[in-house]
Amino acid sequence: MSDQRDRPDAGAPAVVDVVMPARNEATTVADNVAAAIGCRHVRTVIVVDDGSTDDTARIAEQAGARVVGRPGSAGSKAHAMDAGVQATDATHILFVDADCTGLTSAHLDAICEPVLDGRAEMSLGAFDYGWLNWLVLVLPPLSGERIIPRWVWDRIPVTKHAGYTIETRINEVIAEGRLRTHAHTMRGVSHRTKRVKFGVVDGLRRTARMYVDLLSMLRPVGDIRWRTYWWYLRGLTITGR
Ligand SMILES: Nc1nc2c(ncn2[C@@H]2O[C@H](COP(=O)(O)OP(=O)(O)OP(=O)(O)O)[C@@H](O)[C@H]2O)c(=O)[nH]1
Ligand SMILES: [Mg+2]
Repeated sequence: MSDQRDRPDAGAPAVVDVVMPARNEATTVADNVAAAIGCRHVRTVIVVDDGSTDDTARIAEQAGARVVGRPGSAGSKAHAMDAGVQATDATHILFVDADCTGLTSAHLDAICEPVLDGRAEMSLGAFDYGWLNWLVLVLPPLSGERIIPRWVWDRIPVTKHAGYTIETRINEVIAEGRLRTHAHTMRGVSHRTKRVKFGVVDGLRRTARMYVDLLSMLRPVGDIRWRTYWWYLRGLTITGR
């Protein structure tokens, strides 16, 4: 484990802002903004809208978020997250997807606390998959509900900001830095899947493409070493399956 005193933000008071990437999430964005605003550790909720063709931006603003637009963008979750981080001077970023269902402020409080208490550098909540939760919590996490210090984000080279692979890039910084992760299940929380948003055929096609992109990150096709998963597990604490 790296020494606490080596951290770029050592000693600075924590300021947490939420960054919520959203593309055509008019159905769920208001509930998720409300949950984020109610989180006791959060200062501001920033929704990054990426050329939505629905009312996402207006609804998010009405719900109390600051909306950052990326007009003309073809859409990229990673670039949207980066735009959100660049729009704030917070010391810590709590990422929250806009398509969660059942998410409450208490879930987000529980994600923040291990990091703000100094027990981990990254803390995340996993969706509730029932009897599969034990497995989900030990797999490399893809969860969009996670808090990190902004210096962890800054360690991801901009050239590696790419769509849905961004959570794996965060994992890589954590694992390669021998940093600590706290993970737990967010009871009762799920999300609108691509199958719900785009229909079965297009949704499955998009999901398959996402997993191909993720698997292509690993050696020998990609640049991520398999052993980073070992280092991730070494730093992992799980509470509450
Ligand atoms: N701003 C922005 N947000 C995006 C983009 N793509 C995805 N998002 C948001 O990122 C969050 C997660 O995206 P999803 O497409 O649901 O991905 P997922 O939940 O990981 O995958 P599924 O299991 O297939 O639903 C949602 O809040 C999306 O609106 C994008 O291009 N731009
Ligand atoms: Mg989803």
